[in-house]
Amino acid sequence: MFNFFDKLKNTVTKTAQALVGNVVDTVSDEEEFSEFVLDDMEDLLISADLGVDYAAELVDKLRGQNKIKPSQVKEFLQNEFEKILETTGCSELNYKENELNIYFITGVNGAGKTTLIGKLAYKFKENGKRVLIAAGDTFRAAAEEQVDIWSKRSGADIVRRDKADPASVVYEAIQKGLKEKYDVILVDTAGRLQNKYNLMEELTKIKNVIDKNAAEYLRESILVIDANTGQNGLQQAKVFKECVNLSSVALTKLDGSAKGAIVLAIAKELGLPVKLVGVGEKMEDLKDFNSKEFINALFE
Ligand SMILES: Nc1nc2c(ncn2[C@@H]2O[C@H](COP(=O)(O)OP(=O)(O)OP(=O)(O)O)[C@@H](O)[C@H]2O)c(=O)[nH]1
Ligand SMILES: [Mg+2]
Repeated sequence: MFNFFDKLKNTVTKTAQALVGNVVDTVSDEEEFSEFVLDDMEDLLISADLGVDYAAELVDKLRGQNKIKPSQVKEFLQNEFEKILETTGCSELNYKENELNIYFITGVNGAGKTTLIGKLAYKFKENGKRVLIAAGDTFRAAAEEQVDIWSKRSGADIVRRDKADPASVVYEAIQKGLKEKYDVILVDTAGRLQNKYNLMEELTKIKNVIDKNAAEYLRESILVIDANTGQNGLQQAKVFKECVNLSSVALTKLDGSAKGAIVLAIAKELGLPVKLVGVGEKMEDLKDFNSKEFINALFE
């Protein structure tokens, strides 16, 4: 029998070891939280990609107090991480029945945007929804072909205009989506242009088209982050957040990554929920993020 919890547990084993196991191994047998122990703990949290500030903040809470003993460090971490994930609220993807739902997908090149679109298209199709993909990455050679393959594989329709202006492709998809009563539009975007400024300008242009023509149907602005990029992913998120007003994050390639702590750093530093998790390259390898299950898998 397929067991979601076991699968998630396998997916986060490396993260659990880096973030929890190593700290517990190093700290829990100590008599007290000496400066020496706290320094070690801080280094371990930073190397697990929790972020320098957040690691320091956690260690500060243990300094100069004697309520929490080193033997309780695991409970302490669990409690802190639960609190952080609670602050970002519900982690289910927003969706409204009997309405158009637009998902605007952004992220740096290679993060997994197009694959996520394929997986989402499949998921919505499996639930009987009418799905349209807007092939908005007209910059990279072969990008449109790649998303076309995903549309065929998942059974979704596509608006594709080779080498056209991405904003015009998205405009056309919105018109078609409204007229033909689609349930879902998935907007693919480019990850790399000549420079970062051009990319942000292009994304802003697409966002403006959505805002002008279908603002009430923009259900999520999703930033795709490759889990392996760790703290770098956080920096990317800051830039994209300024430009396109993100609502959530999809964390890809969590399979085999030891840097899943980025989920916590994203919640802590950006207040953004991770809503989707990519756990492989296949169409079915997409999970809804569930903070309780994530915490359980880390601390079990
Ligand atoms: N292991 C693993 N690989 C993934 C996952 N998601 C995507 N990939 C792989 O990552 C690579 C890049 O994925 P794409 O979907 O093309 O990334 P992109 O963001 O669209 O890239 P650009 O269009 O170049 O900006 C591909 O080889 C995917 O198969 C995942 O969850 N797990
Ligand atoms: Mg792509």
